[in-house]
Amino acid sequence: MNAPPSTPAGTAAQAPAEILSVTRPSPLLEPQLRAAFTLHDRLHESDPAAFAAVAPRIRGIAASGESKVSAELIASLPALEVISVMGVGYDGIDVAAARARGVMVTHTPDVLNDDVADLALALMLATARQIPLADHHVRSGQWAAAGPLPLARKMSGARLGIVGMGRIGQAIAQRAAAFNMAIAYTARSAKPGLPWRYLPSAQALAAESDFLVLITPGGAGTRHLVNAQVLAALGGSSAERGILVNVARGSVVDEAALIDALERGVIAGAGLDVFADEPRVPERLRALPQVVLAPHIGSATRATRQAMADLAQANLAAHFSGQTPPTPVPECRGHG
Ligand code: 8YV
Repeated sequence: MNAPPSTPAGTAAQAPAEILSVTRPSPLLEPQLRAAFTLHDRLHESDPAAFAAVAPRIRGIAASGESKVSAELIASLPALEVISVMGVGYDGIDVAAARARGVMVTHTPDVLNDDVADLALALMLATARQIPLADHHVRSGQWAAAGPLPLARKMSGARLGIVGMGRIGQAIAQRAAAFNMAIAYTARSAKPGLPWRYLPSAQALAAESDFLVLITPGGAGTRHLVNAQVLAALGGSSAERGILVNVARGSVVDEAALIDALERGVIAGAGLDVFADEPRVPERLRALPQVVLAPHIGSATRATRQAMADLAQANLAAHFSGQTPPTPVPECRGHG
């Protein structure tokens, strides 16, 4: 979808709005941005002097779910009106600073629910059934040389705890139901109308879970929600230790405590798509065979990234044609 620059019929053509990309733009979004706007691609990082010259004209920011947009950057852009995040998570954006300036923040919810839920199930299975090790066992010739792999962990019928019961959490629960898993969740409050059991804290949930899946928003409110105590509780009194899967944000887990728990066998394994300091992943974590690692690919399919790019562009196009963007972040709803 290519949104045309906003020029009401019968009026003189206006110069396209100037947009700052704070991340390397997705190849699915960049052509749309260039067709509709004047795009300054990471100019604040690559050429601060040139950035200072154009900063007063920048009216929009294009960001990704991992981008940082600080109060300082917002303050340096006096004409800023809108920040469009290509991602559902926006914990790197200082939304309070944006709102204080009347700047609209938008994101791309829903279109990625299926992919992130699919990846959560894939990491649960890959970790429990040691798929990367099994693949290596065959490729390396170990199967013929050393015989079968050690036995793995059964997933069907196990207890699943989900931390965060938004739209993606519900998509994960629906998939897990097909594996006959006993599903419970924690969230800020119980969600009326859902068939799954609510527990009031991550620690209480961990104590009743074989698999603990994290899909809660990042940011200050959930920082290190999964700490040493929660990891120690995982699996409860079961003879088998639990498995942690994180498809949320690296900040939700105390990564040092996680590495310690894995090294000491406090938990059985982990499937991780997100990390504390991406793309840097600690060597100690990378050395552990009971861990399955992915480079933040929750939404990384062609179909979903296309839908996300189109929605990120539609949010900018709507704003600059004087309409309310389709998907403002909750804090900006009703402020369009
Ligand atoms: C992407 C994400 O990494 O949606 C999010 O919050 O973390 C991911 O989908 C990213 O935002 C793609 O631009």
